[in-house]
Amino acid sequence: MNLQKTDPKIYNLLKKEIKRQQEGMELIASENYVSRAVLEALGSVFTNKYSEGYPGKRYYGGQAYTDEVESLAIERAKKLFEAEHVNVQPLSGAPANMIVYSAVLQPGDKVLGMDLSHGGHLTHGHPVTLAAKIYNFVRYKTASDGLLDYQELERLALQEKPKLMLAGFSAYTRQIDYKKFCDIAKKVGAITMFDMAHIAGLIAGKVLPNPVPYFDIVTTTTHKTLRGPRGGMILCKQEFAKAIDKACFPGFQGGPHMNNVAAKAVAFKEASMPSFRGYAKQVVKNAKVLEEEMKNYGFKLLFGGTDNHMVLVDVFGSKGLSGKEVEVVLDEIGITVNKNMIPDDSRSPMDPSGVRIGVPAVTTRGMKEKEIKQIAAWINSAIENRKQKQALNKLRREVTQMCKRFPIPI
Ligand code: DSN
Repeated sequence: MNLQKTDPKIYNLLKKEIKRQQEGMELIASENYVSRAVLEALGSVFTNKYSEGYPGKRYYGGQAYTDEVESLAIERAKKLFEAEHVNVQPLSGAPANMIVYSAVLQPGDKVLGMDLSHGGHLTHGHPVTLAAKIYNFVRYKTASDGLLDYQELERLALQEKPKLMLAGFSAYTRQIDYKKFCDIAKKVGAITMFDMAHIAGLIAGKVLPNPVPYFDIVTTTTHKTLRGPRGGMILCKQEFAKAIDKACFPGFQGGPHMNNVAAKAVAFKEASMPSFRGYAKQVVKNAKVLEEEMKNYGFKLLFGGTDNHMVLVDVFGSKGLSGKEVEVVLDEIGITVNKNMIPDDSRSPMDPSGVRIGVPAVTTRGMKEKEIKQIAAWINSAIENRKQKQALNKLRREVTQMCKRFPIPI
């Protein structure tokens, strides 16, 4: 009510965004809906407090409750992921990765990271990033069968002798062999890092194996499948704890956002509950149904299919439409996806060959196999009828109707 009086413009935009989220089908693989409890903690007075430092070792007074909040977040995350040490202060995934690089590398040091078009992430050494200007990134790729090319990875590791070997991805849909990866790193004496941002919720929900026991350092965002507030986190072996904490504060960031840390603590509690395991299980089931349905409609899927929460579809190779064209036509019927590069894409990042489609958000709304089949049918139908305005309008009404039957948590 205060917002409505003080700033009606922002209030109205907020109302419109609630309606957009409520009536739209969100299939962006990295998005999700947080619970009301997470929203409450995020919108709390903890945002008023400066807390530079760590629990028990702060630079400012008045930390009785912030210390408790941060300690709770740390303890819950340690238990959830069986970690020796956790830092919950990174503001998001990109800063978390940068903090790790600065903790364990010197400028010019070599890192092996996964190629972006093969499913890696921008912050894993893409030339446009600051990290790539400071450190020397060499990129590895997937093999033609869609799996990670471990032989090539080993050859590259022996040739390049990297200081750090980084696994993890934002569009790769298969499970990697943690042990195999870390064994290769051990052969060349490299530190191992895994960015589990996309699959953290599936790991917490015990439907995918936990990388934390294998890797020296693991980073993640706390939103995406983990269903927490937007934020980051670093989990590591005890021997890296001091360097990571120092690199985070004072090395890279200032005061932590304590409202965000409080919301992370709430999300970790939620993710440790049996109901969250049910959620994670359903996400993987839904993604598998999406894979099968899309294949039945004649779409080519990259990496041979999916083991996680998303599929990467070569829409240009399957239907002759670019990822951008598909993104636009699906937008018209109220389905949100994102255009995405496919391995060694001959097209540009702004108009690539693929789209990435993920099910974490619709699964939070309670959609199951039946609804996913319907969603796949709508996607196919929108593409086939893309030039018929009336048909698209009809599809849009159907999408909205179904969304209204599955309210978002608010
Ligand atoms: N933007 C997130 C994603 O969509 O994967 C992470 O960069």
